[in-house]
Amino acid sequence: MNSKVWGVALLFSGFPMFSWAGDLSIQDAWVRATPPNMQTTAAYMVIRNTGKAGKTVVGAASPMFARVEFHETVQQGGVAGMVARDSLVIDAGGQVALKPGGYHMMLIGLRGKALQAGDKVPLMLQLSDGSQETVSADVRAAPSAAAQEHQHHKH
Ligand SMILES: [Cu+2]
Repeated sequence: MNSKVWGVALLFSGFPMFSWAGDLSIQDAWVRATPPNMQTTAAYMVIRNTGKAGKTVVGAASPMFARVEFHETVQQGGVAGMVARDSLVIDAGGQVALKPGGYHMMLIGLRGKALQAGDKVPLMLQLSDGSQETVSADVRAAPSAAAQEHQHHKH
C-alpha cells in the first residue's frame, strides 16, 4: 500500500458514517490494546453488506502496522490455532462478524508506542472490485476471554 493511497483514505476517515461507498457498512470496529513490547494485536468489527451482490475483502492495511492479515481462530484437536485466510466474503444482504475466537484481522508489526484504550487505529479494507473502505477502530482493553485468544493453551 503506497502512501498516496493512504493520504486519500485518511481524508475520508473523518466522515461520521463509515460507509460511503454504498453497500458495505462497518460497525463496532475495535482493536485490542497492546501490553508494552507487544507488536501484534487483533482488530474486530461487524461488516454488513446491504447490496445485491456479494463483496469480497481481499486485503487490509493500516499505517500504524507493518502488515495486516485475515485470520480465523479454529479448534484443532481441542487446541485453538489461527489459520490465515486470503479473503473475507460478505454475502449480499449478509454480514460477517470479526470477533474474538473467530475471524479477526491480525495487526502485525506495531509502529510507535503501545496502543492504549481510547487510541484510534485507521484501517483500510481493499475490495475485489477495486473499491476501498476505511474505518477508524477504537482501541479497547481486552475482555478477559479475548485476552486468552492468542495465547497458547496450557493444560
Ligand atoms: Cu490471528
